[in-house]
Amino acid sequence: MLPLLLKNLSYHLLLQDGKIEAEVKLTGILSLGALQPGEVRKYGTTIAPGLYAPVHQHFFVARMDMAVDCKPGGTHNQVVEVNVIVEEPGDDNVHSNAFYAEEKLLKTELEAMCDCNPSTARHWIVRNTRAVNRTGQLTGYKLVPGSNCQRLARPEAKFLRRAAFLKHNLWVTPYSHDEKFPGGEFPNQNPRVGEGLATWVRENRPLEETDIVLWYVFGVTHVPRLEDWPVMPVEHIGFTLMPHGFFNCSPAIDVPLSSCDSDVKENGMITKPCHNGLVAKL
Ligand SMILES: [Cu+2]
Repeated sequence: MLPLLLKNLSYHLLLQDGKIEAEVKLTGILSLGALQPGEVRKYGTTIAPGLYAPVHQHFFVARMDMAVDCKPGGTHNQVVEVNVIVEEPGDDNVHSNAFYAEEKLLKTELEAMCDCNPSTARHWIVRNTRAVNRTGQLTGYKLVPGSNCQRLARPEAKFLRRAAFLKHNLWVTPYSHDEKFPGGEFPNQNPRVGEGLATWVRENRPLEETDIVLWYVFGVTHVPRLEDWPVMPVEHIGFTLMPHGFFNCSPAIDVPLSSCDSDVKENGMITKPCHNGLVAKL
């Protein structure tokens, strides 16, 4: 990571289909270096005559104290990792195009140090172990990564001593009142190594039926463009929490009409005029 003057804005949206979208907007003024006439830098982009902006990364950590379908005082959650796997050749895959979603229960903190993997559509589901939907499956909410990256540094890089949480995209811990900051209480100039998440998970506490805390680490690798100078246009990154078997059907089917819509009877059916002129029959 390199210092960058940034003005960050983050927010989340609760949508009518039960999704929660979290978003961070990045903008600001690039941190620049000077160039000699004719000089170019391997580690940055020449952004204007005599100026270059280093390639760098920005990281954020979302701490989410989950309580999926929990009654007050209830703490019966678990986390599974889901990967979509290409089937082996054979009778179950005669056309070589079969694939399926494979789940793995994350039983302990050390098992739950995970990284994003778009090639398997990897995501994670937090489930209530004592609540089921109408098919008898456990109710849950899934964490769907947005665009993301991993730290571009060798394991021995000095900054990882104080930012060890960058070693993975997802960490899972059981709730503890004192565990709020992934880099520890005092990361700046702290001589101690691995404060925060990297130390806590060494206890390898069980996660099978407890109050789950997700720590989602997400970031962007910023290769500066000429268009980022003199003021960088907003870049968006984030993630989504999405109901997964939490509801028995789409929670968006009974959304009331907006006040500007009017019901129209047509052949005995209620039709809903849409803004684009099409008519949806409900
Ligand atoms: Cu940047």
